[in-house]
This record gives sequence, C-alpha cells and structure tokens, in this order.
Amino acid sequence: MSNWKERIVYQIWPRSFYDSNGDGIGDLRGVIQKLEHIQSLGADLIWLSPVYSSPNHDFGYDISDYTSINPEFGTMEDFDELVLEAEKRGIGIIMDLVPNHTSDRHPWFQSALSDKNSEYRSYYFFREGVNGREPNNWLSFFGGSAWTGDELSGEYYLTSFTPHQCDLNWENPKVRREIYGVMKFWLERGVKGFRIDVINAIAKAPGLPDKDPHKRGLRFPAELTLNREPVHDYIQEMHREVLSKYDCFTVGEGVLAGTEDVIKFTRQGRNELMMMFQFDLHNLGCGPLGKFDFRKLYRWTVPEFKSVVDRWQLRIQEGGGWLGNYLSNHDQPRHVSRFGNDSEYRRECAKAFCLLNLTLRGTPFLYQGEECGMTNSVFDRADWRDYEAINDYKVLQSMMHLPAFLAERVINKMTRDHARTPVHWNSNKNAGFTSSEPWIKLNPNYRDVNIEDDLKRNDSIVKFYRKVIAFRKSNPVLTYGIYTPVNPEHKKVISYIRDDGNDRMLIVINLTDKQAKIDFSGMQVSNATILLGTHGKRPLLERMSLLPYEGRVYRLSRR
Ligand code: TEU
Ligand code: CA
Repeated sequence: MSNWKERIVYQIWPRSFYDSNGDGIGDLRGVIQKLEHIQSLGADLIWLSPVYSSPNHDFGYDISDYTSINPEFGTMEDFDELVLEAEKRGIGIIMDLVPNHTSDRHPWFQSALSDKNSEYRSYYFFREGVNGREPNNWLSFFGGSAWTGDELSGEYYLTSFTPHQCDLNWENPKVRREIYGVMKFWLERGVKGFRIDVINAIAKAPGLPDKDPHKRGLRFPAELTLNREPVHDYIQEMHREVLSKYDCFTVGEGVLAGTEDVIKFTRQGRNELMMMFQFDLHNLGCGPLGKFDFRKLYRWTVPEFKSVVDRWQLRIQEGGGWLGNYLSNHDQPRHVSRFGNDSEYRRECAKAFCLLNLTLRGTPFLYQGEECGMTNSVFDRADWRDYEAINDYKVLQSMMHLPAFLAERVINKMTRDHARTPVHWNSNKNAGFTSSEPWIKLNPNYRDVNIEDDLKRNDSIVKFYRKVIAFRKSNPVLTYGIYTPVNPEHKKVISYIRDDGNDRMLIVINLTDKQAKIDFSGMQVSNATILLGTHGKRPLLERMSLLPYEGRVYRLSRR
C-alpha cells in the first residue's frame, strides 16, 4: 500500500454507530447509510471494531466465529456490500483482528473443554491448579484472577480479559496457521487491512511463572505477558505468510508498549507492522494499575501531557518507527471530557484537539462522534454495560477497599461506556440513532451536541474537521515532517515545528480554558504566514496571546 502514512482512519464501533432496522443496535447497513458522512470528512479507511459472531461478553472482542458476521449486525451480503460501497467512495475497510483470545463459545474451545484429549486443548492454556488454587498469581486486565476453572477436568484455563475470553497459545503452530487463514479469508473478501488487538500480548513467558512469587495476592504480569521477544518472530511470520502477499494496512494495539517496543514493532525493514498506538496519554493521572487505579486522583497537568506527546514524537522519529495517533477510541472516555473542557469551551476544545491530532507526526485516527465534539455521558450504576466497569466496581471495593459510592465515582469517571453511547446524528428522538430503544443509555446532551445541528453553524466542529483533514492531505509536511518541540516548558501552550526540508510549519495550541501568553522571540516571525486557525487568522508575533483552546498553524519561511 503506497502512501499508507498519509491515510486518515475513522473508527466505527458498530453497535453504537447507526441502527438501520430499528432494533436499537447499530449495524452494517447503518454504516453503509452513513458512508457519505465519513467520506465528507475526508477519511480514507474505516476501522470496524469487531463485527464477527460473538456472545458479547466483551462486545465483539470475544469471537465465537472469525469468519462470520454477527447476525445483530447483518449478513455477509451486507458486509460485502459495505466493502463495495465504501470502495466506490475511495474508502477501504480495516477489520479488527483479535488473535490473543477466542470466546469460550468458539468451537475450538468447546472441543477443548469437552475432551481433555482434543487436539484443540493445546490451542489454549489449560493448567492444573496449585494447592487447590489458580495455577499462578496473574491478575486479569479487567480485575480478578486471570484463570477460569473448568469443572469437568478440574483444571484452569487462562483468560487475561473477561472469563469468557480464552487466551490462545501462539506457541502452537496450528493456532498461528488458523489465524493466518482468517486473515486471508477477509483479505480475499476485499478488506484493506487490520487493526490487531493486543498484539503485544500473544507471547507469554514459558512455564507461566508467578509474578513476584514472594508477594501476596494477585499481581499484574506485565513483563511475563507483554512485549516478549517471540512476539516479533510471530509477527514476522505473519508478515511472510499473509501481509506481504496483499496490499494491506496494519496497525497494532500494543497495550502498555513503550517507545522502544513500538519501534521494534514498526521500524521499516523489520517486516512487522506499519504503526502502533500508544497508551501513555490515557494513563495520565492514573496509578500503576491503570485506568481504575484512582490513587493519583486523575490529576495531570498540561506540561505532563506535553511531555508525553514530545517524548513519543521524538523517540519514534529517531528510532524510525511510526505511530497511529488518536485521542479517543472505544476503550477510553471522550477526550474533550478527559483532557479538556466539555462545558463552556466544548466547541473550542474539540477543535484544538482536532488540530493537535491532525498535525502530529504519525497517522491520525478519529473515533465516531468526536467530529461533533461528543462528551462523556451521565450514568447510574444500572446504565453500565461494559464488563470492565461492572467487574471493577466490585474489585475496587473488595481488593482496594473503596466504599461503594467512591467506587461508583471512579467507574463513572473512566468507564468505556462513555465512548459507547450512540452517535448523535441529530436532535430528534434517540439522537437519530435508532427508531426504538437504544441498547445503552443515550448521552442526555444530544440536543446540544449532534452532527446535523453542528453543521448548521458557522463555528461548526464537523466542518473544522473537514478543513483540517483536507489541509493535512494537501501539506505532506504534516505527515512526513520532522517534529521539533518549541517552548517545551510552557505551562499552557503546546507548540512545535514540522519540517520536511521543503516546507516548515509552526503549530501553536492553547490546551487550557484560560488565555495564554507565549513568547517566540528569536524566531523569524515577520516572514510567517498564518494558514489556519481555530479562531480566525492572526499574524505570528514575538509575543502573543491565545484565547482559551485557540490553535493556529503558520508557515515559516525557510532561512
Ligand atoms: O484492548 C486492550 C486494552 O488495553 C484494554 O483492555 C484496556 O486495558 C482497557 O480497555 C482499559 O480500559 C483491546 C480492545 O480494544 C478492548 O476493547 C478489548 O476489551 C480488549 O482488547 C480485549 O480484547
Ligand atoms: Ca440494528
């Protein structure tokens, strides 16, 4: 795939995108009906979160058949039509590949479970317990032990996420061949690539040893399950067997991957992946155990935010890797609420972050609904739909001894459900998402925040996205240019230069809801031209002031 770095990717979490048949659940025909909107933004690729058959314990990330379509979402004919209709609009479809685990309803696992001698037993990690307990002290990503008991054999099997997602054993060459077969199946149907789920977790430490054996309680086994060397052999094999044979885009989700890991996964010539995501922004203000580790009270500062951005930008470019940049996805609260201001300055803030995401080095990913500045929602406990929220509510009380009302506050701040409320298409009933009851509670603010009404305004966020995407596409420096931070210690404003040897741009964005003064003395300001601004076009001055969430892009003359 040529120019793959220049692609703009729009992520769809289908269950909440658009419901075409009035059952309250978004579906593939819903995506087809909204292709024009996605095209109007300027996206080239749609990443579809999983659409395969699934009992929905983790909403599609627990797959019971890798080569089928979940009937809730439609049929294989609908899927083929989507690929075709998207292609007519110059848009490719990227599938979500989930190679680390299958659903416990998958026929491989069912066979493994029913018969200790099944050849499928070795597709998974079955182990005997130790002293009547789990085989080791590993903590699951979603709280509690990473092991689930099998009553029939008395053994346990590894489930690193929900107890219904059974980890596949990648040491078994048959498992690898099965997954490569799945990839070919979809590529032959015309998809243009994969987002690969927790790809850095597929190689576990041999023997599955305890984490910190002398410590009590469950421990998160990061270095025993993540970023282990054999993962690179597996991906290189995947590249040889599948990726190299197709015109195919890849982005890896490397949960808790550091800069050096991402460089290994993505450096050209290693024949692994094209790009990867980073998680450090989302972990700002979280304790070491991740998003529900409230002990740092989710406090973070703009300089901390900037230093994460700078560190990743600089290190990945030095190391010859490539990033997929994103601020929102289906696993994180809405970024306007998490990192900005979702009340008085919601519109300004949405634009400021749009400008940031689309002017960094890397390939930009957008998440459904962010184009009209969607925010976090308001939930009662009964409104939660995500297993992670429901389970961690219990874990926060039992393991972290948090009183129930505080546990509820923590979940309500960080639950993935915020990203999974239906997209606001208009101000009609159910935000124009469905003609019946949506499967999850709507965000109550849809009358103020929706795509149709936004488009009627002069200060439209959707139109700003269109403009900035078109701007990025017509200025290659924004994709390829070297990133250099300017004023890295400034407490409110992030500013950086992108330079590809032909063109040189300065990006300046106020990340706060206060006015900000910034000093560019020493820079040749007089020859700068303003190209784009969130609040209109103003000249570059040695000393200037930015409004709350104001962002600007200047072209600097070549010296
Ligand atoms: O996410 C992996 C991952 O890092 C998340 O589990 C993350 O720790 C969590 O969302 C923080 O709240 C991928 C998918 O994106 C996610 O939706 C799945 O639940 C998970 O893998 C298991 O497949
Ligand atoms: Ca539907």
